[in-house]
Amino acid sequence: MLKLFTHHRSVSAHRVRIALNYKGVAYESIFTGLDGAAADRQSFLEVNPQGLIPALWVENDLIISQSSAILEYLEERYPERALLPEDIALRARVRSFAQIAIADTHPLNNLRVLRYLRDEMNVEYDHRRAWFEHWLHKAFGPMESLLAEQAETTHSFCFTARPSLADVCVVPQIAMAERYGVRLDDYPRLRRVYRACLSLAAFQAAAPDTQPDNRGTPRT
Ligand SMILES: N[C@@H](CCC(=O)N[C@@H](CS)C(=O)NCC(=O)O)C(=O)O
Repeated sequence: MLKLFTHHRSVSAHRVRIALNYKGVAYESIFTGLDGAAADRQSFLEVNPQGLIPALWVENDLIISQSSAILEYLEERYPERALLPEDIALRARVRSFAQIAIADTHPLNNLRVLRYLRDEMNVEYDHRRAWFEHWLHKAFGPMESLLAEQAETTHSFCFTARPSLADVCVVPQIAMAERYGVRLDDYPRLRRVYRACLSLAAFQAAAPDTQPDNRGTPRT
């Protein structure tokens, strides 16, 4: 069985949990600390020398790190319940949208960045918080515009009648924003997508709040 090195608060692991659940792929969760001082950190470095969560153990000579590599692997290995649409133009749209979260937003608001601001740059909480919110709004604004550009549709997800990679990537970002009380009033389409996704069991079972390792969120 696949083994996912995960943490309830990891935005990147959240993406992978959604994809695994949506595709109906069984996996075992290996709960791993995000904190550099956590007891399991040293052994995790043998799994992923970068020390970042998630990592997916497939077999002894295949451990995949980087959530986008894991998502691609899952899409190729389990093509049923596809997360990329058939239409090549739509596929490109979905990928572009997903990259706003994966490539441009999450790396700026990652724990190690926020900790570096706190511990090495002596940035106070209010300014760290302003940083965090700034980059989230820099993502949500354009994402909302990309959704608004679509012709009027009746479906509830980002670009398609069923969830796609776009939904898989935006939901963890919104969940993180909600956890930190970031206002989402200006993003009605994103909120609609979020509600639609959370009505599905695959998304519910992947949510940070439903993970067994969730024992409250310390402030970073
Ligand atoms: N680009 C990587 C990012 C992975 C990543 O940064 N994971 C975070 C949790 S979401 C982490 O392990 N953070 C630990 C740290 O920042 O020290 C991916 O998509 O998998």
